[in-house]
Amino acid sequence: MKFSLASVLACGLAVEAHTIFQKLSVNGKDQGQLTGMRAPNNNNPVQDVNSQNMICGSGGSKSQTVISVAGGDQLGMYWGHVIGGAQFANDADHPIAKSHKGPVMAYLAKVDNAASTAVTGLKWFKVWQEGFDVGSKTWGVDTMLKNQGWVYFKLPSCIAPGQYLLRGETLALHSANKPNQAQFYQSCAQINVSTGGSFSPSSTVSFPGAYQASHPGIAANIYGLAGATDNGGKPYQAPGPDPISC
Ligand SMILES: [Cu+2]
Repeated sequence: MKFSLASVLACGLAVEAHTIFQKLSVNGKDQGQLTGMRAPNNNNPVQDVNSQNMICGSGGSKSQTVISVAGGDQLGMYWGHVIGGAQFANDADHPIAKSHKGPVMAYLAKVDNAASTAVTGLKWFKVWQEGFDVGSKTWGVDTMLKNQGWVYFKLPSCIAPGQYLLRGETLALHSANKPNQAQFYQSCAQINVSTGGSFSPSSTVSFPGAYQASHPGIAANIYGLAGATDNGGKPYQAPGPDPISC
């Protein structure tokens, strides 16, 4: 009973703080709430790296829309405290609690039909990440906070035309110095790359499978002197492969 009470308390506290990747923009054009998205219907984190929910979050929204993009486009991933954005006016935990430092990452997996494909068994490669900048002491999450939930990256121009799932992931490390307390927040966007290049990944990863709980970027202590979230002044190594370069 003690254990379950502790879990309930931990959950209750944490509810204030979580986030959901819930819409996409293409070259600055907002594609609309949950349009072309597979987003979880709650903002709870995944904490088991071996969970199927590591793929696109816990099963939530579905959409028939496949969002048209082109290699080289600027994509924006929007994160909000709850579906719709802020939970209430002046929500201090929107888009995410300021404590939730960590990297933001984007992966792609080639699929036949982005609207109908199963999410299991896909072959993922990373196209972008913002981890931790030692000089400015800023995390990917800090950029998200600064841009009121938006995180932007350039879709590599070499991406081959066709349909993909885009997996956006925020990894919150505020409690990751305790075992299995890293918090993963991910959803997938359904995209069709109309024009691009001929890139074919030489290596790919699986979800789950790509991450080990003991990875230094997951079992991480981000706190330096006096509790500063400066990773002790050291570089941070995000989990998963390096982003492709082309
Ligand atoms: Cu949280």
